[in-house]
Amino acid sequence: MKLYGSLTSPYVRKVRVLLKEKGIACDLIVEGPSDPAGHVIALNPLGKVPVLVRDDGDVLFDSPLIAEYLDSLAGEPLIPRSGEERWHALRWHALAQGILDAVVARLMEVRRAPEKQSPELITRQETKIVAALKYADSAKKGLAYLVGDRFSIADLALGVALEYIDFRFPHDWRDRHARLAHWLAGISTRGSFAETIPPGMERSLDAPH
Ligand SMILES: N[C@@H](CCC(=O)N[C@@H](CS)C(=O)NCC(=O)O)C(=O)O
Repeated sequence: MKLYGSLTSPYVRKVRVLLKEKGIACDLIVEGPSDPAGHVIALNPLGKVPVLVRDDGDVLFDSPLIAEYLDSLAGEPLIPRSGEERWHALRWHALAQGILDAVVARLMEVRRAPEKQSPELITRQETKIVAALKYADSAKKGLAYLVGDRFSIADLALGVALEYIDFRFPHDWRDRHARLAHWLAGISTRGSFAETIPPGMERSLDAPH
């Protein structure tokens, strides 16, 4: 299998963490959506990464679908197959995906020339991120894991999303959400997280805030 994606994309990182957690072999082709090589747009009409090319040549895109597919291939499921745990885990994944979408939308806007930026759009995205952090902190029940008593897609996706906030929208969220910060400090010690840190991201896990 081949995974196309950039090293800084959090959606790609989710898939890379999942591959490592499940011990699935997959070649990573480092290519961004607008790379002149053009493989991404040729494979995915939406022109986004990640894109997965399966061994039979079939192509999958959008990180939640790729996660479902890879999880079905081998090993203990990271996405519970049935019951309440499945819906709870997928809700955490949806929350994490929404955080990523908001951080990316904000980032795109703040990267525009100052006179072209929309302060309303930036505020709207920041409001979503702040509300999602509050929700996550209050909805989190377990000590080590978000759903059940073992690592799941919920921990994987939220862990990647929180680290992406630190990477692209660093702010003092740990002051308000110490429990969540403590949980992230535990999750992010996993090898799958340590081995997929985006270039340029400094971890602030030991930061006093
Ligand atoms: N919903 C998609 C989002 C993927 C996405 O937006 N990836 C970004 C990179 S972080 C991208 O390829 N952007 C290029 C574009 O939107 O044209 C997923 O979960 O895979």
